Amino acid sequence: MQKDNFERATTWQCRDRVMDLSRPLIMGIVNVTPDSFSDGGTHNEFEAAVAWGKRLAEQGADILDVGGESTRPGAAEVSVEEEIRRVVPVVRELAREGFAVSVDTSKPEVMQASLEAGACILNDIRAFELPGAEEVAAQSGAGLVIMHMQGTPQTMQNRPDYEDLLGEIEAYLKAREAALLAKGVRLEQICWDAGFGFGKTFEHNFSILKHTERFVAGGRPYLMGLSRKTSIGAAANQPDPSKRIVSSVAGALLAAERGAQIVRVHDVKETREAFDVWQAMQAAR
Ligand code: 7PJ
Repeated sequence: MQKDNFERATTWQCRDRVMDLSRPLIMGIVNVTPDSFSDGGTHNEFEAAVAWGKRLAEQGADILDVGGESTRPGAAEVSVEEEIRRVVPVVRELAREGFAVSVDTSKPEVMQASLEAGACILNDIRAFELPGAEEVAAQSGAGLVIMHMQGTPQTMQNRPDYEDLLGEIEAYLKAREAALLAKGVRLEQICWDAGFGFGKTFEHNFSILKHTERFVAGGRPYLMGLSRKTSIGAAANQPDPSKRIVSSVAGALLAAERGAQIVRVHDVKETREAFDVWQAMQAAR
């Protein structure tokens, strides 16, 4: 299919699963957030998240990414107990159904509880930098997504600045990879993510999209998460995030076409349709 002068990752080890990267995988986003319509509507929130996850799987999601912490700038921090309460029952139920479940967290306690509940991927926007996270990652055998962010979710959007955007991101990912390997993680577990929207301007974000191949050339599976993000909305002149479906699908397709093996998206059905068209072209003589 593709012929490049570098070695693309073709598989990704996620505990007992070996993810086949010969076609791009869709990671569907399952947010577990408190039900604003009832006080203490814990059951509702669980049911809604599980139903959403099952629906995304039906629509063609290969991985379900369950998250209970908002990383929007200025969002309130969530305690360990609260994040476990939100996320772990949803992870357990979706894993029990046989889906490949990822947990979007930075907290080692949430990672550990999610692994016990059956998660096969740990997706950490802080690249296992919180104390204790590397150790949990090392004994997990799970797929590990390491993402680049400049600053913290609270500060990242005030004046992001780079001398060498691509070089700095790559150096950071290599350093985090080396730190994990030193703790006993196997290279086959690691997936890179340049962190679209995390401490980056509009120009930075589209530069990392344009240069996807450079990160793919690192030889690890490469994940792109741009779904409904601010820069996508800015490019498409669409201030309402719920109306950024076509623009997000366009971005996901551009990333996949440049070699990204995993895309993290809200709109699985639409992304799947776009990928199917691309795959039809790829398969043709
Ligand atoms: C990402 C993520 C991303 C990875 C979020 C949002 C913000 N994990 N978690 N990559 N974004 N790996 O979806 O707008 O880009 S939360």
